[in-house]
Amino acid sequence: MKYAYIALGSNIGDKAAHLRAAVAHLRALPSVHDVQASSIYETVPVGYLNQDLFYNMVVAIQTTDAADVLLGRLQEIEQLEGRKRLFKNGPRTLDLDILLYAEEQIDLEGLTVPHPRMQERAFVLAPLRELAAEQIVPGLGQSVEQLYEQLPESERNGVRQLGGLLEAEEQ
Ligand code: GSY
Repeated sequence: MKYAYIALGSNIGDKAAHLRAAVAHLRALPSVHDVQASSIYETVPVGYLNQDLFYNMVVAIQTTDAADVLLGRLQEIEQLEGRKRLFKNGPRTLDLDILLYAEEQIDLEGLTVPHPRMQERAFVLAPLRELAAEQIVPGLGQSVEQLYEQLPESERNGVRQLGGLLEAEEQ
């Protein structure tokens, strides 16, 4: 069994519903156990700015899947939620990315772990530190908390904690 951390994001339609559905799909997978969810954050878009705010969160799982198999399952969940990605870095219905897969560094076509640029993004590190503040990121040699503290204030100010999966609906 391996642990993994997965980033979830949505900025089209009912964003909280897409995130909730993704967590439910993950919980239903026989190869996935002990799913723990961070709060949801409302976040300013990074990259292409002229789009709606995102909802982002992170889940921790235990899995018997190899990383590439897990990636395939995440892509199936994206499709089940009617994934639309209008253009590169643009709006999307649901995005699921593997951030960390145990202590492994993986470089396959279509799958790089730890997720490249995760150390630059408050929309990843803020929810991840709720679940794994002390976790050392392979290749960087620093903990999630240390990486979060090194983010520029402008980046940290771009994320707002909303609450858990149920509460996020009401805000
Ligand atoms: O990398 C995932 C998609 N994405 C996001 C995102 O999930 N959240 C925010 N705030 N900005 C983003 N830009 C891209 S691309």
